[in-house]
Order: sequence, then structure tokens, then C-alpha cells
Amino acid sequence: MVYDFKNIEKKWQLKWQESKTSKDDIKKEKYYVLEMFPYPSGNLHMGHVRNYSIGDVVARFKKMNGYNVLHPMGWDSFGLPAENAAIKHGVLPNDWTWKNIDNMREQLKRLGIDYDWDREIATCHESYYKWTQWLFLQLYKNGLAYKKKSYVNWCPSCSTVLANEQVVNGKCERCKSTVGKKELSQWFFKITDYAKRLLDDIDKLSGWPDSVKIMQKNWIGQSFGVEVNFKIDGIEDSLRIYTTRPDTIYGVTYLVIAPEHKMVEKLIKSDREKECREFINKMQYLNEIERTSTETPKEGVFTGSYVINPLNGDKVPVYLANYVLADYGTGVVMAVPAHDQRDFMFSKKYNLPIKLVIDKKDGKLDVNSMTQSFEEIGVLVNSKQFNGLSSDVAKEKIADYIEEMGFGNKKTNYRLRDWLISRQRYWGAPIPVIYCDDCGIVPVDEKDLPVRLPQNVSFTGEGKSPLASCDEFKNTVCPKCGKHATREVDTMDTFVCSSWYYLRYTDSHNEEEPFKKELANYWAPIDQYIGGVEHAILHLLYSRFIMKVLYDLGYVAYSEPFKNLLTQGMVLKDGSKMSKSIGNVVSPEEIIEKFGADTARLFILFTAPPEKELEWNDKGVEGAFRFINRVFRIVDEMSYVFEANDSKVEIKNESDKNLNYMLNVAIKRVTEDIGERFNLNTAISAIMELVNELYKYKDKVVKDARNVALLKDTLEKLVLLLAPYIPHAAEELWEKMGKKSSVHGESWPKFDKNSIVRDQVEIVLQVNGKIKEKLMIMADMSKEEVEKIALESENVKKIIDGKTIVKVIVVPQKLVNIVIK
Ligand code: ANZ
Ligand code: ZN
Repeated sequence: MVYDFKNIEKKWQLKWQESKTSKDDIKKEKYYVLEMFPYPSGNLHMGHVRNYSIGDVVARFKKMNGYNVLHPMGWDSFGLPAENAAIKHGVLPNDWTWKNIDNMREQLKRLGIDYDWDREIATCHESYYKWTQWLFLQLYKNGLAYKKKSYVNWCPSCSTVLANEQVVNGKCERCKSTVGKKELSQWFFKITDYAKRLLDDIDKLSGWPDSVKIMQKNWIGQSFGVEVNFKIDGIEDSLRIYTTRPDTIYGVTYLVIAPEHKMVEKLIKSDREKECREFINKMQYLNEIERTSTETPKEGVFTGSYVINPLNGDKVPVYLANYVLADYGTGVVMAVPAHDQRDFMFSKKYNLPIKLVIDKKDGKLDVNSMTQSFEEIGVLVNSKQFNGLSSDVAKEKIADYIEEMGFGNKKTNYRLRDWLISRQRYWGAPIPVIYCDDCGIVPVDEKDLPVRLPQNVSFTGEGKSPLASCDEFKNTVCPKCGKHATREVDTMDTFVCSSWYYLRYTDSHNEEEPFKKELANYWAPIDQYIGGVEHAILHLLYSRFIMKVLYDLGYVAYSEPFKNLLTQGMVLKDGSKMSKSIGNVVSPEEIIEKFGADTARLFILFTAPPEKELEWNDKGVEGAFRFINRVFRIVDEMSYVFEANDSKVEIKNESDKNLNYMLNVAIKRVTEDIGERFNLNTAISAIMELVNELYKYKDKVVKDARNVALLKDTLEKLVLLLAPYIPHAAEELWEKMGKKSSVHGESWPKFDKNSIVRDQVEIVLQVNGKIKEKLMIMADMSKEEVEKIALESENVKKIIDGKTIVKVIVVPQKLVNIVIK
């Protein structure tokens, strides 16, 4: 067998390990390519292989193009699965995690991905989470981390807090009892302070897919509206509502308020006490999604209070209702049943009046026969001086009027909420805060970081989190007054760990700082980020937020972390996502065992463009394997050309021309496909066509008539083009060609423009009008190029030598006349 992949891959992986290059030359132009780091579940799956193969082609390609490339890898290694394993199998999260990391690192090495392993990080390692804690302190000191009461999922029978992923259809994943809500005091990051910047800067991200930008925009959810005060009847106070539809304000027939709103107590009249209390209690146990989903019937109770609409003096009732969110807008909504469907359903249920204020442009709506609200643009009616205006115009006019009259103000709102970072879990970065009876919340001193996770804790899955039950961890002294105090026992959301890891890679061994500013500013921002679309919202948004915070605090010079983003498509088998639960998983190990890593990589990269779904196909894998064999065979059969002495490539006949043409076309296509378009798959097609041409040449031209210099050049460049895709095989072939150094340290081949122009024309060279020579040139050469060729022609040179050129006349595709004196 010519292609002995097993030995080849082992051999080169060993060699690569020995040769490490330093990247501290920060004068060279850099390129930072990063794949989203994995959670160390224990084994790589095909999704990983795809993600890292894409990144590796880009990294190797850029390196060959002369860039100083940073291509690191690490582990997003805190999180729930380690804790579950501890509960189920009695292994410590730390041991479990590191065993998985070791295994996956080996698997990555077997794939031949060119990572800067000396920069490897793991978020669960104290040398890393020390700086995650540092980051928390920076946010805290700058008023961007605060504590607030918030609801968590609570399993009454396990008496423990549950993460969202442990709640399945409203039931505890472990004991199946119904999950409730419990109010706890928790830590938040004030991402809402950055809502506007996070939104505005999306437009600068020209290297991101539009779909991801739209998702980010929707998540931030900007809305323009008006806040208006409605005076409460009988007491000196008012309710402030938020509406995006001031054009409907003359149609308000009642107000709805969130049951948690702080004004609720003032509104409940004694005869409504019982019903209101019951409703409030019931709402406490439902989360936002359950309460506000379009499927959930609208429900509410009358508080007994009324408010006055400032625009028309109407006195309308105030209801508590399930469909109002406490922490969006002002938590109070003016209800316009004629023009809002939720209000419409609510008013039908509770027999509240419906008042039409927008009519169809061409017809007459009748409130009594309406079966749903009318939400389109129309003409204002029943709206005093605004009658007759188109509703989109009235929106502006009424908003202005509200401001003029002092009834309220225009207001921009965002759907984005502050980031809840507290987790009642053990396997995470401890929040570096101490509680003292006298001093209150005291942040841990930076010099006392890291706050280490204790190892000797027990995992039962019930009751308090292991940290909360670990007295040794909990008990401490107050850094301010020295009295007994207790530590925060919550850990941070793992999204905090992954919100800054890309900066740590730039200086991952630094023990004094999270990273050196100069290094971070040299490498960041990331030139190409690659990962799954499932992270298109939270991970990317949190990273963008943290980058902006670090920018504001002067730690980095850029406020956006990822210049270009590629979201790779899923790997499918038989039409559905490869997943354990469906049982259609093809393991990377198995494929590597049978065909080698290079085949796996080539198949994955060839079968679909990176951002599209990829359907697994055994035949395709075999095809990729056969192709590599085919390359080995032709190199083998042509090996005699590498023994010949170096000589200049000369094109002697049609066969030569064809081969040389295909070579240069392939170089051009591969260069542009990888470098400009990310069409990693079509780049391979171009290489395959070149290999076909080589075989054709071999069959057509007998050995003695073959152009040795051309074949040598073509085969060498073929291997260079393949190097990013099949790094082991390419290295082996390169060695077979008699090269002493690594193919991955070579420069990327350049294509020759002239060789890829097929049409040639004959031109005449004249000196002072007399024909001196006839030449074949490329039909599409520029005037300058033709002139240069003419002046360099041997025959012409002889004549004009020592004379003065008066002028050169170029008639494209026909002649060049040189006038001399
Ligand atoms: C009156 C009105 C009439 C409304 C109408 C809509 C249509 P966005 O675009 O998402 O910002 N709203 C305001 N605060 C709310 C809260 N805390 N919980 C639930 N709903 C709330 O939506 C703003 C609209 O959602 C507001 O405009 C308000 O209802 C409602 F024909 O006010 B509207
Ligand atoms: Zn104290």
C-alpha cells in the first residue's frame, strides 16, 4: 500500500510535537483564528471535528500566507455535567473533568489540528478562574455587578435549586415532582447599561452573518414608545405606563399591572383583598414564559381602583393580569382592546368595554361584531383633535402632544435583561464576595484570589449545594474588620468563564495579570471566530459585553471581540442531527481508525460549504479516502521527476499548456475560495480537477516526452494546496519529494496570471514602422504589459540599444510600434 495512513499520521504527529515555534514577534502581521472551545464531555463528536477542521484549514492557510497565526484551544470545563457525574458515579467533578480533558486532547491531536498547545487553558483550573474572579471584581467595583432578589427553579422534594436544563416539562429531572419558584438574592451583571452600544455596534460587524446579527438585535429588542402617567382616582399617586402605540391612547378602557409591581398594595381595595391575594400567590409559581405565552389564557382580577386617562379624562379600572411582565417597561400597560389582541381577549373574558379609535382606511369597523383586534394602520376616530389622521402619523403627533402637555415622555426600551450570573452549584468559579454582619458585602481582595473551590465536599443532589454545606469553605474572616464572616456560596454562570477566554489565550501563562495589554492588543480582535449557531445569542452577546467593559476600563483597545464570524452547519445522519438520543452517531474515532484523520477532514470539508448542513455519507468518506490514495499513486509514479536537476519550467506543447493551465487555475481558485469566500469545499474540487489533469497528462504523454520541470512544479504545488486539508499526507508526500523541511512552513503558491488566459493573439513588433518580430501574447494583457514585453524582446532590444525612444504606440491585439531617434 502506498498510502499507509496509520503510520504516516502517527509519525508526523510525533514530529510536530517536537517542533514548536515562538510567536512573540509582534511586529509581524497577525491572524487570530479561534474555534469555540468545547465542553469536555469526554469524547469528540463529528460537530467538533467539523468545527476544528474548518479552523485548521484557515489557520494553516494563513500561516503559509505569511501571517503570524494564533490558533489556540482550551476547555469550557465548569458546569453541571461534572456535578451530575459526581452524584451518579461518586467521582469528584475535578477528576472527572480532567480525565475527559486528557481524552479529548488526545483525540484532537489525532486529528492533526495545528493548535498552539502551549497556550491551552481550562476554565476550571485555578490559574484561569482566578482571573474570572478578577473580572467579577472589576465589574463590581464599577457598579456593573449587583445583588437583587430573583426567582429560581426549586424542587420541593429534593429541596434544591434546579438549573433550567434540569427542569423537564415543569418537572424535576431527578424525582419528577413539580418544580416551583423560590425567591433568592442573586448576583447580576448590568448588561442593560450596554444595551444601546451592543445594538448600535452590530452594524459595524460586517464580517458576521446577517442571520446572527438579526438574532442579536431581536434579543436586545429595542422599542420606541412613550411613558404616560395615569393619576390614581382618590389618592395622590399615579401609575406610569409604557406604550409603543400612543396613537391608541383615546381607546384605553382599563389598565393592567403586573402582580409583583410595588404599587399593587396601594391599589387593592379591601373588598377585593381576597381575590387579589389568591391571584398574586398563584402567579408567584409561574415563570415568565408560562405566564405570557400566547397559548396561556389571559387572566386577571380587578383591584378596586380606577385611574384617569390624562388625554380625555376617562376613568378606567385597574386589573392585575398575568400577561404583564414586572420588569419590562414600567410593569403597567394601558389596555386598548380594540387594537391589541391580548387586551381584546382579556376584555371579552371579563366583559370590559371595547372602544374603537382606529378605523380601516376604506371601511367601517363595528366594535360589536369584531372577532379580533384591528392592529393595522388606519384612520383615527374618537380621538378628539387627532381624528382623521393616519395612525402612523398620529403616533408621532400624540407622542409630541403628551410631552408638551407634561403627561409623560418618549422612551426607548430594551427587552434585554440584566445577566443573572449566580448559580447555586459547586462546579463553577466561586463568586469572590464575603458577607460580614457589620460591614455588609465585602469583595475579596484581589491579592487573595483565587477563592479556591474546596475538594472535600459531598454530592447528594439534595438540599443545599455542596459549597453551602462546606463549613470550611463558608467560614472566613471579614477582610475589613477581621470579625467572623461567611463567603458567598454561589458560583458564576459558565457563560462568565467563556465571555473572556479568547483574551487569556494571548497570554495564558501570566500569573500577575489576566493578560498583558500589549499582547491582547496585538492579537485581538479575533480575525475569524468559528462555532455553532446555538451560541449565536448568549455567548456572543456576553463576550461582546465583557469586551466593551474591558475596553471602557482601559484593558483592551478594541470594543468588539470578533471581527469575522462563521457559524458552521450541523452534521446530519439520515436527515437528522447526529445525536446520542437518536442513536445515529458516527464516532470520529471509528473513522480515524478505519480511514485516518486526513480522510475524515477531507470528507467533512469537501461535502458541504462550512455554513451549510452536512449529511454524513459512508460512500463519501470512502471517496475521500480514494482521492488521497490517488494523489499518493501519481506522486509515486512520477517520483523520478524529483531526481532531475532543477530547471526552469518551459511550456513546450499543447499538453504542457493544458497542465500548466489547470495548475494555475487550481491555485487561483483554492486561494480565493479559502481566503475570500470560505468555500472550502469548492477549493477541493479545483484540486481534484488538477489531479485528473495530471493523470490525463500521464496517459497521453509517453515517459520520455514528459516535461519533467513542469511535472515537478505541478506536483509540488499540488501538495502545497493540499497541505491545509490533509496535513499528515501532505507532509509525507513533501518528504517523498525529497524536501527536508515541513510543508507547513512553506509559502503558499502564487498563480501565474498569464498561464490562465487561454486566448492568445499574434502581435507585430515594429521599430520605426518596420516589422522586426511577431509574438504570441495573452489577448487580455494591458497596454503597459504589452509595451513591456515589446521593449524586452531580444530582437527589438538589439535595435533600440543606445537610441532614444521617442514614443511607443500600442494597438491592442495588433501591433506595437517603437519610434526611436
Ligand atoms: C398600548 C397598546 C395598544 C399597545 C396597542 C400595543 C398595541 P414592545 O414592542 O415589545 O416594546 N407592554 C408594555 N409593557 C409591558 C409589560 N411589562 N408586559 C407586557 N406587555 C407590555 O411592546 C410594547 C407594548 O407591549 C406596549 O404598547 C404595551 O402595550 C405592551 F394597540 O400599549 B401597548
Ligand atoms: Zn466586617
